[in-house]
Amino acid sequence: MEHNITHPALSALSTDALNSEQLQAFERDGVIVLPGRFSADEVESINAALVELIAENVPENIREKSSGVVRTAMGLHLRHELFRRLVNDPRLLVPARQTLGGVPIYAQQVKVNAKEPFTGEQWQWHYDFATHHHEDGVPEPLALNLHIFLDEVTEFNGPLMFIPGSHLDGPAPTSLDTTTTSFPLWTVGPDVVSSLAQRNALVCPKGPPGTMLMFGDSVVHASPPNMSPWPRRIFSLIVNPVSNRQRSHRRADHLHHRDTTPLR
Ligand SMILES: O=C(O)CCC(=O)C(=O)O
Repeated sequence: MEHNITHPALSALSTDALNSEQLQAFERDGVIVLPGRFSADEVESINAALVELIAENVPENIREKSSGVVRTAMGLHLRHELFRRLVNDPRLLVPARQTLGGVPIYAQQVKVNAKEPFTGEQWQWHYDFATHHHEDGVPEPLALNLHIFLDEVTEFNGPLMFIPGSHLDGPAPTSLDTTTTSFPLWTVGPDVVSSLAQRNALVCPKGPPGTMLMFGDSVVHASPPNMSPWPRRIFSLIVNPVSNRQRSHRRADHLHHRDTTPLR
């Protein structure tokens, strides 16, 4: 099969880097939307590859508790050539390395989060570092979550909600939730969410397929159910500095990859 992820690495530094305004906004908000980074053709290739991967009955495909459909397909760069190339794509890596001061980074988690029409389940209010720290012994909240929208994300099909600036006071208190999300997640309780949301209005990034989103490891966010008739799939690559790698290896490899070879 021919894959379309062919962005020329040579032009990456000029075209893919964030400008100073974007860098400032990312520092302030902890989340930034980068429209039009991937083309419709590229997204189509990703979605085509996904069909066979989601159909597999493997532990890397995590299913919803109520419907049994795949909510998250993980370890994708080890399962398909297209995703192996995608995790090395400069449009993802250049802005990530730029905000981390150019340090070597590895692919900590590589997945697609799917929310099927009508059934797509919620993920509670959380920030990623709480799970990275408690489950994997990651020392510092330095990882970045890089999303590519694989469907149009609208207000209807379960877009993520963020509290911009919620990272600025440091990681908020959390507790382990094993019931309301399709896998165990360290979540932020209603009191903390209410107080953070009083200071900063919520944002809900939307956009056509190919839109990219980058957010930091301690930014509080949530994912409501998809009650619409339309799917909402998002590719997510979590990158982490090699120096900040996990100290504990008790979770399965697809939840936090043990291979910390720096991405190109
Ligand atoms: O895609 C989703 O529904 C949830 C994504 C999320 O919360 C995350 O990537 O941390």
